[in-house]
Amino acid sequence: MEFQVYHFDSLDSTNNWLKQNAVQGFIKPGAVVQANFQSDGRGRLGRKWESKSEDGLMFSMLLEPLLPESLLPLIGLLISLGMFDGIAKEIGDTSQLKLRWPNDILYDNKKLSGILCESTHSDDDKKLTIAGIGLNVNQTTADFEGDFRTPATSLHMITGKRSSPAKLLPTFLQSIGFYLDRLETEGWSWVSREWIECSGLTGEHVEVADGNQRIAGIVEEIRVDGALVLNLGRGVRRTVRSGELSS
Ligand code: BT5
Repeated sequence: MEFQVYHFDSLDSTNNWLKQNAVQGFIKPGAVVQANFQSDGRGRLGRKWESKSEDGLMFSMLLEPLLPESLLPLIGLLISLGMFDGIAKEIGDTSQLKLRWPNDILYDNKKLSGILCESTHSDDDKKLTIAGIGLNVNQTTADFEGDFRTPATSLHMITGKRSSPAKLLPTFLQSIGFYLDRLETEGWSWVSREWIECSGLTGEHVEVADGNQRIAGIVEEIRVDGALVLNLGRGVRRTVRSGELSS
């Protein structure tokens, strides 16, 4: 897969920039935008992604509509697989690295990376898929003393090294590109299978909070469409499509 990369010192949000330019037809699938700082970095459900200038790798990718809209969650799983491989190359040791459903990457149970996938339509009604990725690079413990939902970590806190986020981008584009190419050649049935292997979730007792509802159970599988299947006991199974997972 070929990427066309745009770099900015500061944007409100790389997802916003990509969306605005894609909707108006100024950029094509394969466009990637990276910013050293976001004044309004977004997480899921209206939450914020916080990172000081040059502390994190923050980028968004405009993707071909590779899957039907109902399978958008799979794009998040696929991007997580690419990020997992790229991070593994940076830190060398994957024993503490885990994927957390739906789209987080944790090291030693602390959040290292988060992914936000969105879809929209261009002015001439083409479907657009946008994947936004935040990876903590140079932060120290003090940077994560605020109000974070999950304890957080950075590559620097793991390896002791500092890096230029922009210089890390090619490694991650290569590893994500590898999985996007596989999607085109092999279809998508392997994505959830490989994702669950890297998550170590099968058989784990977890709780998923979705709005006011909390569901606790044992993880049986991730369905091919990215939904989580929980065994609640006494033969009851529940399929969960969105929410926050804790274990
Ligand atoms: C995510 O949301 O984890 C998706 C984050 C996606 C960010 C990228 S950066 C490039 C692109 N442009 C954007 O505007 N966004 C994307 P969620 O699962 O909702 O997690 C958000 C929560 O994580 C927040 O409510 C905080 O508690 C916490 N958080 C915020 N910044 C963090 C950080 N740097 N590291 C770890 N946790 C953080």
